[in-house]
Amino acid sequence: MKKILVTGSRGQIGSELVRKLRETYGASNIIATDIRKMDDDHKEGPFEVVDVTDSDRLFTVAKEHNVDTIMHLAALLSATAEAMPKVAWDLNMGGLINALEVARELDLQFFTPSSIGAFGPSTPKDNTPQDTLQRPTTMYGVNKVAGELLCDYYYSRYGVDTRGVRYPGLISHVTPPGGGTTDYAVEIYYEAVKNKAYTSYIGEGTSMDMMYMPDALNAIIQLMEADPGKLEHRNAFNISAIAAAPEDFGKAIQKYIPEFKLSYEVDPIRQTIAESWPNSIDSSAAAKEWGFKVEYDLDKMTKEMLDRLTEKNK
Ligand code: AKB
Repeated sequence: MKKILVTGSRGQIGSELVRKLRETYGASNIIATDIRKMDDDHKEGPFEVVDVTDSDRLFTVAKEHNVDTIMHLAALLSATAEAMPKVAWDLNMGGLINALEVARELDLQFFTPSSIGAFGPSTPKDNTPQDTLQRPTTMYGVNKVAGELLCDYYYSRYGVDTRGVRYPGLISHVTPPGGGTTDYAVEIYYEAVKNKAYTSYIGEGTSMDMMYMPDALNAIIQLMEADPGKLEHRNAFNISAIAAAPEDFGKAIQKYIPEFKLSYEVDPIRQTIAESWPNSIDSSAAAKEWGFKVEYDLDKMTKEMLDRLTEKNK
């Protein structure tokens, strides 16, 4: 990985990933792209407007910048995909196959994230294994399973060096997520700092996997730098740091803001999605094959989130 093109660079993962990659590999070697115009976050290095459903534009930008890697992040998240299934199919699958084609034609290394959304109600719920039943009931899940298989196919059929992880809900104080089912776990921190109260749209007792953004970004770099000979799974590695329900976040926040109040107003659509996903997943294949490990547990993440958001609010 010497010159990397990132799609969806203004999204929740992309905005922080570009910064981290620029620190690691040099600002001029990271080509940030997004369907939206450049913002202040991307000024330190090259930026191009790219709609990933436009395969010619994606190919031209990758070729012009002579990249050796694509990190393909542009996608709609679960709740938005459920509200607009056909749009989600066109963007999530159309964008992915275009990016894979560019990787095939230009012989690039390739990363794209899958998600815990690739699991469904018939998947074992606790400590969900790496290889298991995947019959998701959401459009997002259908896209993610198809995407995992497509990446495997491009590797076995064309030898494209595809790699990926199944992300849990990602928590960060930098760029807020949009349209996900796990977004409550970010909102709760913003509201705790601002109003000392939060009304959760996910019900009490609904556990899902979560991870703090610095761990999520380290995982991408570690996987992409890993010895390919050691990768048995290659795409769609289960990775997780924290398995928690809203009340677990509530208690973690109350340690630092004792007056914090958590209440519930459940959104039936996002609740149904959440209930179809695992309570917790098993990351042991990622640990064994490329040394995946995390630095942040719920308490350490909570302290840092609250400190950073308090500073931002001053
Ligand atoms: C979502 O909630 O849609 C995402 C995800 C877990 O993939 N955060």
